[in-house]
Amino acid sequence: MIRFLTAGESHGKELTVIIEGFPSNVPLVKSEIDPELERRQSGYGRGLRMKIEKDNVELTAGVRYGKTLGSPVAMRIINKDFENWTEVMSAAPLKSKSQKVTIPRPGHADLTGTQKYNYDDIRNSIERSSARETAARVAAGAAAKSLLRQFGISVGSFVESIGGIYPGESALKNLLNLYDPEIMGIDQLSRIADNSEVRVLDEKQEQKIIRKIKAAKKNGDTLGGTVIIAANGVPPGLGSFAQYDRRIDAALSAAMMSVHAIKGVEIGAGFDAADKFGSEVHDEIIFEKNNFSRKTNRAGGIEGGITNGLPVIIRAAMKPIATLMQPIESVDLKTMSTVDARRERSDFTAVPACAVICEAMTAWVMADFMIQKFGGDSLEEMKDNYDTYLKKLVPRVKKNFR
Ligand code: EPS
Repeated sequence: MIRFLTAGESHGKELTVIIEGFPSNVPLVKSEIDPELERRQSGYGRGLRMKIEKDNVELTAGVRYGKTLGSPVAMRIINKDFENWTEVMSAAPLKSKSQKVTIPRPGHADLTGTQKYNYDDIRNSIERSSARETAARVAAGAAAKSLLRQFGISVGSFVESIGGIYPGESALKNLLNLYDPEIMGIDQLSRIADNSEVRVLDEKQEQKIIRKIKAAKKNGDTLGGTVIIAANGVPPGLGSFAQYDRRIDAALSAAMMSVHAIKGVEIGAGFDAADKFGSEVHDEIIFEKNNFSRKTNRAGGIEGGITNGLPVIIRAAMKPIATLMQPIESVDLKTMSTVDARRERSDFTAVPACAVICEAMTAWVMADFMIQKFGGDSLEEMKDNYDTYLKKLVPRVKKNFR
């Protein structure tokens, strides 16, 4: 129902994002988008680019007096670094072209992109495949979060591990095994994580991780990790088992997998559930305070491709950054001979940023499925549909089974 498109290269003039299909009257202000962009730039182990950029958004269309108009919303994020790349990234033809990049980095789109698009300079692949693009996605995600907030839905995240270093006590297990609104939900956990240099919840773990990042930097190596994203306040009924692509867990998994360097996605107990008995996995159904709930949340808030009203919980695995400062082998496309892979300025780890980016993508999918179910050209119309649905949800079940 809604789409966003991004455009722009890592060292080009700017990033552009266009959102299509948003209802009118959704609050959207720069002061709520920029803090998300700042969160994305944070994290110990980020590269020098983060000292150059102070990402902030300019709302250029589809918004008036702080509210969406129902027409396409456009935003732009300037690349300050472009002033150092005006020749290399010139849109206009130049008499003398810059030095071509001919040695692909393993683990990025350097060789696959060059083969696919028949480039004669790997720089053409590096620029758009760069994780710089995620700044635009976070801006779109901020718009989605604003829409979700109107319905009491929030999305948060924390880093579970970096470089194989996990916390003493698993916050994920708490989120999955005991669904109890009293235990710390993702909103509090996300706020705690925002105060950590690597967005983890455990101070001892944070220190161990920072030491490991320092060691990686010293060895010219990089690190990946795992992130936990959750959405709170999601109503039952989003998504459907009717078709493969209407299952909301399928859409969420695709959205996570679309984030740079993500190589694994789990919903709820995920792979851990594969090793357990059904009696250890399935969430027993309870009816309390005139509402359905579950005793646990190992399904991660989704059953049969449909949200069940519990927090939606996602875990994603990010591989280490592809640009290594220590040499690993590659091939020079000019000579086809074996050479050391190219090195260029890069992050040593970007797992904290990845958690924020996965939040944005989760918010986007949630907003899309909310609009699919409750529609409405305006926020008010959408809210009317939503309120009617919620009000009648339990009475309808009671009436049908009387
Ligand atoms: C990034 C900005 C760019 C990207 C980087 C993420 O940094 P730099 O200008 O130093 O290249 O290259 O992306 C990667 C590290 C990657 O492997 O794609 C940003 O703004 O997040």
